[in-house]
Amino acid sequence: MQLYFSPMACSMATRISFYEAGANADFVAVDPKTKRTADGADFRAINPMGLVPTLRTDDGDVLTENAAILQYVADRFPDAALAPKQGLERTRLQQWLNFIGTELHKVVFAPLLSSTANEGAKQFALESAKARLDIVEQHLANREFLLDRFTVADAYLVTVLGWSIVTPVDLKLWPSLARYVARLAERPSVKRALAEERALYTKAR
Ligand SMILES: N[C@@H](CCC(=O)N[C@@H](CS)C(=O)NCC(=O)O)C(=O)O
Repeated sequence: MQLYFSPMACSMATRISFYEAGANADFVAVDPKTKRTADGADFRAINPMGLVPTLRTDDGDVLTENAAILQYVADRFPDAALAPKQGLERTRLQQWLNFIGTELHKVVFAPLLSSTANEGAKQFALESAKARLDIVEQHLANREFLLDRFTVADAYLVTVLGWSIVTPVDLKLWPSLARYVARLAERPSVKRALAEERALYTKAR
């Protein structure tokens, strides 16, 4: 399998999931500005949106979208138990994946991290943060993970919340979230992914 990624981007959730599963994958870095891989190939020929994560499966199929890719990885390596197999719990996982992807990633963090979003867009994003982070704060107040064990949704959430340090979102206002991020940062899969991607991010700048 090949994971197209950019350092410290949302694609890190898939890297974390691979490490959780003890699975092998080729990690192909994409320059978010030029949309080229290290060997100069045009990433848009693989994903016309030019967005990471993009996954090429062992059968050669190309998958896009965090929520889909993360569930694919979870299903591909069932022994790692990174997603409930079926029923309400699977739906609950999808609920969180969609919440993280649409309400946190795209509404709150994408505009705050964007170099082209104007002040109005950034202000709207910041104002939107409270209601959304309050929901996760309340949910995690007495829980270690989003579901009853670590899942791909946690891999996505810890990745997205980690971006807060380079935005005006101050996680100290959401103590359960701050503790969650600190706790998961010590988890071997997350620790390894963070160390590797931080080094790549710094090198690329
Ligand atoms: N809806 C997509 C969004 C993916 C996305 O926004 N990826 C970002 C990195 S976190 C990206 O590739 N940005 C590059 C760009 O916007 O050109 C998904 O869930 O996979």
